[in-house]
Amino acid sequence: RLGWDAYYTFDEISEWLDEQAAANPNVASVQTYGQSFEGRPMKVIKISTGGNGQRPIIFIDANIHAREWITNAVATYIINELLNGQTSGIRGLLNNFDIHVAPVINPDGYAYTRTDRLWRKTRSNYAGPLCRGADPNRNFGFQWNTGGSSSICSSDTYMGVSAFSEPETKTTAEYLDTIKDRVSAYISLHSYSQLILIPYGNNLGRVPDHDNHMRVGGLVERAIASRYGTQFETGNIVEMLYVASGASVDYMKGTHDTTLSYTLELRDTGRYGFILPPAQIVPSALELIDGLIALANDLKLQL
Ligand code: 0X9
Ligand code: ZN
Repeated sequence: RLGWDAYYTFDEISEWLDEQAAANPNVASVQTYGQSFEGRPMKVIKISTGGNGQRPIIFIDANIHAREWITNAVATYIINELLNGQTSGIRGLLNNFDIHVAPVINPDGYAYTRTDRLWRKTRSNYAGPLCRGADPNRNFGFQWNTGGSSSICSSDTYMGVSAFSEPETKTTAEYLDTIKDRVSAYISLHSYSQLILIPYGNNLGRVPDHDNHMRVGGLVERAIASRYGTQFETGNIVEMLYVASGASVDYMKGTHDTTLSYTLELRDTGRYGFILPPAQIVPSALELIDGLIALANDLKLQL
């Protein structure tokens, strides 16, 4: 049982996911779609209240980066709310969409942050004995190695020996490929900075539907702020932060033309940074759920 007053281990989250599916067999199912480098299960929970498996999907990935603990905590809180929440906003969301959540995309890295709290990458050894891991958000196979990633294996933004070299990115993309035509929004949870980032991260720059992403981003910003006043800001990743190629969001937009594709950098703006106190888990999740509902309410009119 998770309480969201603390951060949980990979094994606790993994077990909890199975329990949720077992307790809600008509609505939720868990698929283990792959294994991490060290053999941990890569799991996605699929939540669907009807529609014969034909509803458009909102896909949420979290914890691509090992140290961004708030992202798996928020992801599991959202799952819990989708399964047990009774608000009209949640009901509206589930009447129109299936939600797939992969709460820990980087299981080995997350487990390793118990001993090395600020570890970011995977834990593979493909680059030789001196280096462990690649940055999974530089390893996806769309415009891989086209800027903002490093070929030096000790770098925190190491791109990996090849596109999809990491089993975590490869199997996640393979899973996404099986549902690609139904994914209408892809959201990658990161921390920190309170930003809503729009692809692309390399020299392709703005997506053709940048304006639509800006407009919906504004709706999400407003919905998030409506709860506690937390300010997020929307913009293209390169314009807001830096060049970065090989991200999951770029893969979905570029390869599968997903209608909406965002990276969300959650709380805070630097006071605690990656070490966000557990007391901020629930408020971070609640404001994000408001944002998701706003996104879904607009998206359903676009489809
Ligand atoms: O650098 C990243 O991967 C993300 N920021 S973080 O501080 N969490 O590491 C931003 C990813 C956005 N990237 C693209 N759209 N390419
Ligand atoms: Zn990140």
